[in-house]
Amino acid sequence: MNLSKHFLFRLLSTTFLLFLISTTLEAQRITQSINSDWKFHQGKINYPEQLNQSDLWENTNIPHSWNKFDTIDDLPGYYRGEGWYTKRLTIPEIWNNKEIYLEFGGANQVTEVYLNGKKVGMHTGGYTGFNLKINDFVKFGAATNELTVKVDNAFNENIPPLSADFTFFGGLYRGVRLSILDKVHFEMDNYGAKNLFITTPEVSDTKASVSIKGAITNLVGKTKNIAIIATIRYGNELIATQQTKLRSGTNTFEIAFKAINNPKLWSPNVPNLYTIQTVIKDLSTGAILDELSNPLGFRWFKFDASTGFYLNGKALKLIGASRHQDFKGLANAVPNEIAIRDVELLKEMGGNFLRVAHYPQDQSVLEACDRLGILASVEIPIVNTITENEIFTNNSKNMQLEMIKQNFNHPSIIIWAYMNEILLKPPFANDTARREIYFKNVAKLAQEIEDITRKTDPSRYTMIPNHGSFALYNRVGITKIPMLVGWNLYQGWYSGKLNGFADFLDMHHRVLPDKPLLITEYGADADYRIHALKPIRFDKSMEYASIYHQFYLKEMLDRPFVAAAIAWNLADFNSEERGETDPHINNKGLLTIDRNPKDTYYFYQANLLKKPFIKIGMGNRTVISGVTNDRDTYLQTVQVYSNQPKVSLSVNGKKLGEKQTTQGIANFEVEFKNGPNKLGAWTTADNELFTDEYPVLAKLLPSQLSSTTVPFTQLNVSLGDTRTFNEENSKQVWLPEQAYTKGSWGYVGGKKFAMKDTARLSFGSNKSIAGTDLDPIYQTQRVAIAKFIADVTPGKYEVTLHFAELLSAKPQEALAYDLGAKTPIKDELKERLFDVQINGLTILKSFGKLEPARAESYKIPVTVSDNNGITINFIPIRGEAILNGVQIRRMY
Ligand code: GCB
Repeated sequence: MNLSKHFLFRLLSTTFLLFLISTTLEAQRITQSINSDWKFHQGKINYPEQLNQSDLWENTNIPHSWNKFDTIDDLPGYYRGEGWYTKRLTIPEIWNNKEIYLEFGGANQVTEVYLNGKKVGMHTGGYTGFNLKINDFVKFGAATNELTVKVDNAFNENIPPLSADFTFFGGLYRGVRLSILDKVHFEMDNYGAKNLFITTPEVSDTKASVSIKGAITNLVGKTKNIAIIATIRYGNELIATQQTKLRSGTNTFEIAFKAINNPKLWSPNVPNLYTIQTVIKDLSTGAILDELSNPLGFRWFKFDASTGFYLNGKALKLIGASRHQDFKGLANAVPNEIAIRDVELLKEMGGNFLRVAHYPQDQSVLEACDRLGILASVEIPIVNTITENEIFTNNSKNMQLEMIKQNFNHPSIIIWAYMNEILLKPPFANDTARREIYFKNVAKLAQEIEDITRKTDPSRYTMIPNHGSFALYNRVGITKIPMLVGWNLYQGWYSGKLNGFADFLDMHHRVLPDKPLLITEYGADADYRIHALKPIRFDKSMEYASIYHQFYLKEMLDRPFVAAAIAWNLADFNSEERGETDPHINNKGLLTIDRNPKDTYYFYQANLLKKPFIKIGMGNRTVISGVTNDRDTYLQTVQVYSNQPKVSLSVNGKKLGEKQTTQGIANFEVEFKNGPNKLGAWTTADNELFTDEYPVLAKLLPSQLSSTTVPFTQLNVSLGDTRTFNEENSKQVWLPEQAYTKGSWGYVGGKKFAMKDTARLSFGSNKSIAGTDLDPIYQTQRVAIAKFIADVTPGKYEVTLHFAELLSAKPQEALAYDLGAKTPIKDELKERLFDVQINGLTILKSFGKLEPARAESYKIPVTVSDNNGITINFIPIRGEAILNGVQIRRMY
């Protein structure tokens, strides 16, 4: 090829390429993520005057929440108000003949959108998406467009949720996209959804039908000769295609595929997913004007009140968890990868069901459910209470419609839900007549939401999840309105005994034999730092949570009429109002808030997974501690989780034998040596070996502090406590208190601090303690303590004394979720004054006037030169002396 020919070829091919690019641009919607390079201001601004006042703005990307830090600090409450976002955009001239939309994934909770000084529109509700057309406000070409978004998460009595056990993080916390469309396109704003709705009216093993209903926007007018073409594919394989011409004068269409033969069914085991591509074609030019792609799953399902749930004609117990959308350190502004990972973790647990609670979440969650074969329910965030007015009603109904339409095409969804525990906090406690009116209004709202739900989507079930007050919900009519009834049950946690759960199930089946029932929540707090040798209700130990889940799962598996077992919650999550051992966090997760598995997660894996599974459960700790009698070993139970009948364990290479698993668990008594240890577990399945290993550092404490077998180095004691506590970032383990005996260590006198008026926990306080992360240490206390003695040998020591006042002078509101508590709590702090002496020397004089619920600690060097060890004396002057924690460390 000579040069000029070569040049010509280059020129032609470039032109051709350009042509190709521009026709592709013509043909399809362009969607551009605009998540980077935003500016943010927390608080009010004068718009648009202060847009360019640079000191007001900080750089940010979205997803973003302004409540990342103030929701986990020591101060109660968090910022609920306005936040402003702004970003510059250029919109090329070539898009001048296009329709330009902004698509918002979600912003909490009232959003106003401005472009170039003018208001484009607004949206109410923090958990659904919305789309706004911006053509009338755009400057095309080189000019800069100033996009500004005001988001407000202030309490608003007209917008659900009004109250709930999760943090209402504010911000532009899901993605924003710009969509460029032809003048003819699928309608963009049907309650924030694209107007294209897919159903599968009939499905069987041999045949399925598919219906697509939708509407287009045609801004060109009737001149266009338009067809809608739908194509079903399985991977690359073309399954069927259909075309319908749009009748003149109408913008709606319907396409029916009457018979897809031998459909590959969608199920948790084999989530066969087809795709359905729908395009708008200009028949005059042949151009494709718009295109949407949706997942398509063939499945049919039903709930039966006596025998539970059926998928594709086969009984299937729904087992899984609920999910909140936040993550450690990120508030609710999480990247999609985290959302997707959560669904994968549920799948890896062996779960087949996700309750998307308590509000609709990012599309990526349900996309992952479609792909992985996880069935799902979604709900709107009407939680705990309603406002009895028309605006609240309309907002609620609007949210329900947004939720249904925006998520309609996910085959994973089988249930639309609304109203979580709606009779939890009924107002008008002292006015029975008024309260009855409130109940009627709740039932009326429920019925209205139910009616629009059934009308909008007759192909799915409806559900209301209630709390355990069965008689009340039944009387008010809430059990009759939805097709399914969900129960959030916590017997053996918030109240009563574990057995109460089994009794509830049987009672329900007796009283409402025709109502399909799902256990939409059950769970127990599990603070991964807390362990108990003798677990009891509400001690927050990993061990009690394990016992609780073992009991609940068995009872539900034993009863076919229980359609679903949905644990609360997949992962720990933020709930700003909570106190307790891990303030601002609800730790009923099977995973920690940064998604580390707890033993309860392994328990479900051992019970649900089909492929061989084995895991050593040490309750998330790699360090253990305990008191040992003059030997350098310590006995501790280790649980091995497995779905195989028999498992074996070794410690430091020494085989401990084979044990049978019951409910997926085998218990081994393991003798740990002081220092590093290595556990090894194994099982065989089909002649294949499956193993797990786990390192454990044992830091033993001699019962006689003069022991030479296990030399004493450090003692950390949580007074008034029966549990051990592993510090998060150090290898320190705190032990429960013990009474002093000669040669050893412990308290003399006094009693464990216990809260008044609570049946929950027999010791400790639930208050968040300021100034520390060691809340559990400060929340327990020995009251009226006389002495703490440690019979250490001569040497140089550091003694640290920890105090927190757990009473307050003023009556206090009970924590919002603490339903059983009498409020206000009068815990009556009287004056407290005492001296503290160590080995006769006064260390703290007239001490005790402490700011309530704030940690204080004092470090004191102590030299022991005789055989009398360390004696800490507490000498009361007024009221009772207290001690929350003590540490004694041998320096040399
Ligand atoms: C419930 C609520 C849920 C709470 C949970 C709990 O019943 O539905 O929002 O987080 O209890 O942990 O108390």
